[in-house]
Amino acid sequence: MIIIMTPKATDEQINAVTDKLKQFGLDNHVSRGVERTVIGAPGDENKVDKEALQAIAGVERVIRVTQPYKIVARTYHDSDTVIDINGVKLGGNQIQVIAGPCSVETLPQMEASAAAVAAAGCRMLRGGAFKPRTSPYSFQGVGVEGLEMMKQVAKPHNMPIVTELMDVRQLDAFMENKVDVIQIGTRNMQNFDLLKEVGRTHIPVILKRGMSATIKEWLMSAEYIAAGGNHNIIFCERGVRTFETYYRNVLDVTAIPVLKRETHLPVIVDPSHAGGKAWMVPALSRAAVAAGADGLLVEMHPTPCEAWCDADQAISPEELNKLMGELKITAEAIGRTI
Ligand SMILES: [Mn+2]
Repeated sequence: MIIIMTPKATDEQINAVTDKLKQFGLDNHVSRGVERTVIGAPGDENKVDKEALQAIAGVERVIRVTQPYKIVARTYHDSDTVIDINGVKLGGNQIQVIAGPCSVETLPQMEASAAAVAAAGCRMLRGGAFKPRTSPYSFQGVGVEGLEMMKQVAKPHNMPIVTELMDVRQLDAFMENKVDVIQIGTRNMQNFDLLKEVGRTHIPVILKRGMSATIKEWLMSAEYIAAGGNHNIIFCERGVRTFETYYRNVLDVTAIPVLKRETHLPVIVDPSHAGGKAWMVPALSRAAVAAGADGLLVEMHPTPCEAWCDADQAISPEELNKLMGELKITAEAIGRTI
């Protein structure tokens, strides 16, 4: 940690800083320059309350040298982490496309979805049984029954299932139904109690980016899960809120290489919620793969216009099929497979 004093800082103020650093268990090296004094403080920065130092009179700025996240950081684990999801490997050279409807509706709808997803060459099925909706009067999801339905329809195709967990009280049902991947949605990215609970399991977690979250906040949320012992974390960029109103969110493609640099964990992209329109999905998907995403989370419905939720952003089985063909070319161009 580096503490920069104001030009007029007194010896007492400098001593107050070094005393505080000792309390936190850090060393201190005081360098008195012509203009101002700088204090270098080697040691474990995680033990330091930055604000407590900042509050001391005469302190201009406190700078951290290391990142506040540890387990999820690239410095913790040099090579890419590959997560094995019941035989499907995410984070390696092969790109994984997870597809399925926004919400689980009926058994025939889920059977048709699973068949279409498998036929297109995707290896994982998504679907929401519990839905976070902006309005309390909108369809809220079919609940636990939806988890059973997903497992049932995915089994013949040998596909792991991905579904969103909204509340700690639903976790037992997720465990009982052997949900393969838990999704934490954008609205829950900083629901720290929920993150701690999934951190106690070993079920892989897709952590979506909060719609207004910075990369640092997102990494810290992942650290909550990792700190509990669950290192099977997948980051999912799903678009952020900006001034633009033409599309639902702005897909932050820049976040992909940044995260790949900052963390060893897999990074995937949700092009459906980013654009909010089915016609944008192919272009955003290609951009994500080209930028280095390890996978995609795509909304597909057997009959999009009849979908109970997010109907205008779901692609059809035919469109998914075509998209997989296009992505194969994109993946090959950068030396990856799909
Ligand atoms: Mn949706």
